[in-house]
Amino acid sequence: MIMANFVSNLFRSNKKLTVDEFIVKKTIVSFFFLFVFFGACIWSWKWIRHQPVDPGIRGGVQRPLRNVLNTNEAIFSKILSNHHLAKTYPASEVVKNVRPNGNIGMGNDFDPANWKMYVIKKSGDTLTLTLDDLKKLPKTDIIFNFKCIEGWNQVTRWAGVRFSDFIKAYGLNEEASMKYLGLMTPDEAYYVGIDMASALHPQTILCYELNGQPLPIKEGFPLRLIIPVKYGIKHLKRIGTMYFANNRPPDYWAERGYDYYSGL
Ligand SMILES: Nc1nc2c(c(=O)[nH]1)N[C@H]1C(S)=C(S)[C@@H](COP(=O)(O)O)O[C@H]1N2
Ligand SMILES: [Mo]
Repeated sequence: MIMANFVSNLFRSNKKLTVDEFIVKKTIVSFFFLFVFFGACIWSWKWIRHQPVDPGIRGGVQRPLRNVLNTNEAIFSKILSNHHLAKTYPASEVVKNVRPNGNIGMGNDFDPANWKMYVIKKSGDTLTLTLDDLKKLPKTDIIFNFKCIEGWNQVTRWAGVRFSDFIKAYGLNEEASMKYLGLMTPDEAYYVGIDMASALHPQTILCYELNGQPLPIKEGFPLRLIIPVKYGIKHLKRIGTMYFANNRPPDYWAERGYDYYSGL
């Protein structure tokens, strides 16, 4: 009771406070806001946890979180253009030992000698391509800083066929007017979806060489995607099948809560 009177006195507007009283008042106010803040944090956390999971893709995160990622995507895709290139580096900066990372869909039950890439066309028929078919097309080289969302990066050198050159050469313009490109490993265990603007970006390549040599098996022999405008998760190794879609194709890491767009 005495305590309550003391406190309510502190908050009377006409009262002149001593320095000690002033400090006590400030402390009470600070703690009050601290508790309100914690309460709001706990409440929002519980609220988010009870929100339905993103319906746009299989699995993933709660809708409010996905909305934040989608807002990032809206901003990043505005910035993306064919004139906005990822930074390239001189050969002297290329790392000596390339670190392989991620081996989903890269099991041993795979026969590299009989590898083929299947390109499912809009009309339903499927193109079947060999590595030699791709090597006949113009070759594009790039040295860029490869970035993984785990926090590491390395300057590396890759070569292959620019995706947009491949589309032109095989007359797939109508397919490429769809919104997304889907890619899968031959066993379909790793899969990604790429917005078509990023796929057609001039630095995106269907890659078959690392440092002037055929891709090592751990780096995705015989063919992988190199897409410098995106984080490492989108650079699918060991391409098996490619297809085109207007809805977001399933994406391994987006299903586990990561950003679908993953732009840089
Ligand atoms: N098939 C397949 N491709 C994959 C992955 C994977 O697990 N399986 N991991 C991705 C991730 S997270 C990264 S960072 C890069 C790593 O490429 P690197 O092994 O050439 O360094 O490959 C990507 N492509
Ligand atoms: Mo990664």
